[in-house]
Amino acid sequence: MSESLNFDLKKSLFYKMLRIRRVEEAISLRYEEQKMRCPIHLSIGQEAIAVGVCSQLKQTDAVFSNHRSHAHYLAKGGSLNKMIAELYGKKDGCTKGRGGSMHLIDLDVGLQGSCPISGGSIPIATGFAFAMQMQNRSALSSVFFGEAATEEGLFCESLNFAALKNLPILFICENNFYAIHSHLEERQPKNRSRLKIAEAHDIYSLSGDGNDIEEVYKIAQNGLEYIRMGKGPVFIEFQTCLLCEHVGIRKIDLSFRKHEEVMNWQTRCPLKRYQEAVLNANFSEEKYFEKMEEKINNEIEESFSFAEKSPFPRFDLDDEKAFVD
Ligand SMILES: Cc1ncc(C[n+]2csc(CCOP(=O)(O)OP(=O)(O)O)c2C)c(N)n1
Ligand SMILES: [Mg+2]
Repeated sequence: MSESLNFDLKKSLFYKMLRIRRVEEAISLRYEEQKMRCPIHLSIGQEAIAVGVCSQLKQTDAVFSNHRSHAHYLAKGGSLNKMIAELYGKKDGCTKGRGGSMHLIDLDVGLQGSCPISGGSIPIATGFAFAMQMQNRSALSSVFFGEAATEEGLFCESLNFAALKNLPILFICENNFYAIHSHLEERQPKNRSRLKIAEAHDIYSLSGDGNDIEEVYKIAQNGLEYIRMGKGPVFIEFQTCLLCEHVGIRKIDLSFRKHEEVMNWQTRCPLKRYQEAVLNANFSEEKYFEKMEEKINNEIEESFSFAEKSPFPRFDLDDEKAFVD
């Protein structure tokens, strides 16, 4: 756990977080052009969790996501072109333009699906793990969900089944303390621990700072090793903060949060912290960050023009299958 990450890995983790951040900033800048006609839930502030976990998954390992799915898709190796085309509702989108932001699917990279019904992905991911086990396959299943999803009955049902069958599944709870505008304290008993709920199901459970990429990486590594050794399911809770509004493109909404709370989390932004604490100390080349930014910016520009050029899927009312391509 205490082993230090090598420098190439540090750079790669930082690059992946920065790419997700810049992509989501670009989405929010262009959203008002009204070409992305689906609701958008950004993950700004929560990038370290997706990157720290997904960087250690194999292509064949499955990821199941929720309404806040962009970071999970990109961190799992998803195509930026296909994601932006999906937000535009275009045929070349990863879900062929029929899903939008909350329904990203790309089997090529193991994103088995994202489901905006709160907690809805959890039993699906559990079923996937069961299938992998029954077919004697080595792939594991992983599922990202917010802390509010743990208030759904299917969370406990899935933990129970996963533990009963010793399934190869990683449950990742991204605790950002809010469900839309309701703070955790207004929704769950004061001393409730989601970790203890998982432990009560005899599930190996871990928790950590979701804004510290290295901590996320090491905790996920620990959990994944446990699953890959065939020891059964793992539950991880990472604490984090969403640095933008719940849905939509605006910055964090201060009308329902305390100013100090937001200021505190802003200083703990996963990118800012990592750049300052680790990377600056090691970089001799001043232009390094500029080059990263330039590369990401070019990729973003390309993906938006790809989406613009892609056709809309055709819909034929006389065809019983309705969608013809
Ligand atoms: C079953 C269900 N009830 C209500 C909603 C409306 N809803 C959408 S997102 C959300 C809050 C989710 O909070 P959390 O799971 O903590 O994820 P976060 O948005 O904080 O990432 C709710 C209640 C829903 N999508 N599904
Ligand atoms: Mg939440």
